[in-house]
Amino acid sequence: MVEHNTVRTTCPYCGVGCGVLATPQPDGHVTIAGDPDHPANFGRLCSKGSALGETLSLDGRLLHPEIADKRVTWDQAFDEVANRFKQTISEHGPSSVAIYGSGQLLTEDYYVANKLMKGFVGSANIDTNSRLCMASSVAGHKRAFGSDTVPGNYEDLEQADLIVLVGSNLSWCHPVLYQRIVAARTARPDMKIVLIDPRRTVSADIAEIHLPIAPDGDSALFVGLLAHLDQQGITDSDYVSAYTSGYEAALLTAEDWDIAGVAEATGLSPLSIARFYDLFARTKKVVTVYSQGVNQSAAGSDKVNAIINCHLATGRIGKPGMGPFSVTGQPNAMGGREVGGLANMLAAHMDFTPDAIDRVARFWGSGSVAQGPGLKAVDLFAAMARGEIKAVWIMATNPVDSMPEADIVRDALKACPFVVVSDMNRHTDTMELAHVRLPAAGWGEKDGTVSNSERRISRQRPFLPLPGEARPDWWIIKEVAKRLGHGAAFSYFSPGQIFAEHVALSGFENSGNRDFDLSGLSGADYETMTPVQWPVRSKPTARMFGDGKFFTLDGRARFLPIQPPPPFAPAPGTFILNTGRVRDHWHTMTRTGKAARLSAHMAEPFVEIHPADASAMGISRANLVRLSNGHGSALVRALVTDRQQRGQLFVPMHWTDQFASNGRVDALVTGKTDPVSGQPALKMAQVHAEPVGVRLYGFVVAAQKPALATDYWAMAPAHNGYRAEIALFEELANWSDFLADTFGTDAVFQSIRDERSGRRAFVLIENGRLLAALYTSPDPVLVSRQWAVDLLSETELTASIVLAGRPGADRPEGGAIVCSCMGVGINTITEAVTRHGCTSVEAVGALTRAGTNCGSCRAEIRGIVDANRLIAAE
Ligand SMILES: Nc1nc2c(c(=O)[nH]1)N[C@H]1C(S)=C(S)[C@@H](COP(=O)(O)OP(=O)(O)OC[C@H]3O[C@@H](n4cnc5c(=O)[nH]c(N)nc54)[C@H](O)[C@@H]3O)O[C@H]1N2
Ligand SMILES: Nc1nc2c(c(=O)[nH]1)N[C@H]1C(S)=C(S)[C@@H](COP(=O)(O)OP(=O)(O)OC[C@H]3O[C@@H](n4cnc5c(=O)[nH]c(N)nc54)[C@H](O)[C@@H]3O)O[C@H]1N2
Ligand code: SF4
Ligand SMILES: [Mo]
Repeated sequence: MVEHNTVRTTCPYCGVGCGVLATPQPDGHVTIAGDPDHPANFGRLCSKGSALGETLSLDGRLLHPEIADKRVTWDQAFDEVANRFKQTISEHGPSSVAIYGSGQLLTEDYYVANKLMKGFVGSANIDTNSRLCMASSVAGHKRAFGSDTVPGNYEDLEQADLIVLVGSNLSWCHPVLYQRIVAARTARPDMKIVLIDPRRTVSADIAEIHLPIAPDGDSALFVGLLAHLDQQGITDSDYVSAYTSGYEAALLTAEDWDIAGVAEATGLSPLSIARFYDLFARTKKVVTVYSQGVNQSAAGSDKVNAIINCHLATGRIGKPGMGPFSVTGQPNAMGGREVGGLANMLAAHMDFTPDAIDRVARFWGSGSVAQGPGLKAVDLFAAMARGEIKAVWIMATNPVDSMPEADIVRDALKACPFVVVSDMNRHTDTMELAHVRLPAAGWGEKDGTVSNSERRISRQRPFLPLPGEARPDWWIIKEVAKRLGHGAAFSYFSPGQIFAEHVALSGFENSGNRDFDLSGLSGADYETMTPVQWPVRSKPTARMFGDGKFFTLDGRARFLPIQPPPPFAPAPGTFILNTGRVRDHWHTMTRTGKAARLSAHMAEPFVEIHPADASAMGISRANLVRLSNGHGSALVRALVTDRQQRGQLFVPMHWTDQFASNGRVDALVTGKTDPVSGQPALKMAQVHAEPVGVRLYGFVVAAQKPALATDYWAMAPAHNGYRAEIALFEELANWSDFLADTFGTDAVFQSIRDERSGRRAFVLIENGRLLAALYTSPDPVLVSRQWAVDLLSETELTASIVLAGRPGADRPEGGAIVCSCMGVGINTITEAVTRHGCTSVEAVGALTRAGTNCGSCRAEIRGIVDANRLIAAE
């Protein structure tokens, strides 16, 4: 329901860019609902979006500027930043300083940061975490289309007869888009879905065909597809000759790739390849959705072009229900590309050509515009490690956790003479290394725009006051710009004014020869602006390239001849390490790590490992595993699953030193990059894996945050407290000291010990409420996590209930949370299937309410239904 104080804004998480209705309540909390009028989601939200209200507390926020760990005024902070940057530039030149930004900045913030660096500092050393995310798609688009343009839109996914998901776990990473596909397929059951991913992710749930491709086998698969389409006479020769160039050369390279060759390069069976090729060939309306399994690769740009080639050859682009579709990750990954946030772009989709440099210089009124590209993220931190970057300003990103070779990045930042970090949070692994900390305003406090995967610009609007001295990023940047002597060019007083300048630049001397053009928006009311798809000349554009006109010099789309890389063979005894995301966490968990219900789905860092590999190494379920290579190491829980292929491991990217003892997976990831895009191969590291000799495993629940210093620990918030997994490699000499240090109390715990099993429990209860409990065991602890966590909310507890370590017969045990919205666990769902005969997700929902809110867990519920029906059938 829309109340008078409801604010229409946009979700700060993924690139789907869902509209959100936020309504602050008198008691201070904020009600969150999907905006029924927003064309990205029509009212839907996923589990992360639904839980936004739980992430808004000021816990852990940075609320005033700091220099050298001491609180200072904004003036002192600005003077320090400006003076140190000025001094560094005058001593070592403009390329000795850098900005490292983020697809989580709003377009207005990003525009101002880019203008300061490229326009007035005169160095293009501004790059962003989008280098780790979208750079290969950008490069692929530019090579094929002459511009970084996503041709299609979300409706194409609903209209397609075949959707090919390549390296995309859409169900978890773009959940509302996935739900739109599920709804479309329910209405049109003939619609087909193919998933191409080395892992059988939950996105396989709706797929007719899952191709468990060998890592980086994608180029071979799509090059082979091009050859197949040509052989079958499926290509659209009229389209190819009228609107494209380079087909013959691309085909010449492709012709060597028959199904047998593709099978060898991809590890797929010839039969499954043939089925996929046949489906693609005979279905006109095909959308190929791709994401990080494509982009984050040393061959990422080539994968993108191998995919685009197949769409160009069949003329399946820019028409309803057809096209290659690179889905963006961050809420403003697209907006960052629009303003030129990448070091190799200038501004408003212009490159560093002499004409464009001259045009932008005249527009900005600057004589010192950078004359060529700057350092890309991996090179930038490498230059820092060599001492060449001497001052850096990091905004809205956490490179100590998210960059490859993260320990080297951390050392480079430690050695860098001057590090400024603007962030909302005081405690992040990157913040720890800052000389100057600048408190940024966050979602709900900021005002500006973001662009989603379908080129749709939406407003983010504030509904909360600025806390403490936190300020929006654009304001912080322009204050520094003023002190650097550029006041006239940075005299901004509102984001609307910055947006208007961005609009003007996009249309400046643009007679339709640059894709990015917002000139139709000039004069539009920023405050009331509704979501709109660019380009907007006379009107918004839902789809690009339908007319066969591209932004290359000759106006034709280009085929690229793609030479697939040889299959990757890891060194003997090592695994290929794949990395990515889980459903309910966002990146380095600075937001989702605050929500108990989001932390209940996956509560600690883990490694997915195939059962055969696990048993070969003597790793059982829930053992701890050490991963290591020349770059670093990590300690994670084993999740034994046949969703994973043999010889490969998967570790999520989310855990940091703030949440676990040693869970930073990027410490292990290689800094190898794609030669064209500079995007690192984040999905393909090589690691050794070994089980860790654990003396004691433990599980903790506590009302106050425990101080954990055990060999292994991973902490998460829980309703009314905290939960943690721990492990000790040595027997403890003194339990009471340990309890006192961990829980910060001298109170005496009640305890029991079972001599035979070696299990112990320690409990501290005050006035019927649980303050702390610790369960330990020589084996992974069997205590029901959800039951123990729920004890934190009880008011009439006795020690014996807690010490028992399991629920009484009167209390059903829900098990690990599957549906985070309704708090329904796996046992409850399993019971709905096995005892109550539910045979569908809907029936489970009707009985337990699981899956009835945001729907993000429906694929997992279906998995449980299917698995139990199989068991029943056996
Ligand atoms: N829940 C959640 N959602 C998110 C985010 C989040 O942190 N959490 N982050 C957002 C951001 S910024 C991004 S960029 C997107 C990312 O969205 P996705 O790209 O969907 O997510 P990932 O899990 O990084 O990787 C996708 C899949 O690529 C597969 N893969 C690995 N190597 C290969 C390969 O060689 N070939 C193929 N075909 N597949 C491969 C992996 O097994 C993985 O399942 O998600 C966005 N949405
Ligand atoms: N191994 C591996 N590594 C990866 C990936 C992978 O798949 N595997 N994926 C890569 C990808 S695609 C991405 S996008 C990156 C993401 O990685 P990061 O960008 O490092 O991750 P976040 O946790 O989103 O960091 C955002 C930070 O900005 C802060 N913040 C939020 N809003 C604002 C704001 O408005 N202003 C300011 N100043 N600060 C704000 C948050 O508190 C947080 O500290 O990780 C990359 N790294
Ligand atoms: S799908 Fe979820 S995370 Fe992505 S924008 Fe929508 S609500 Fe936010
Ligand atoms: Mo991303």
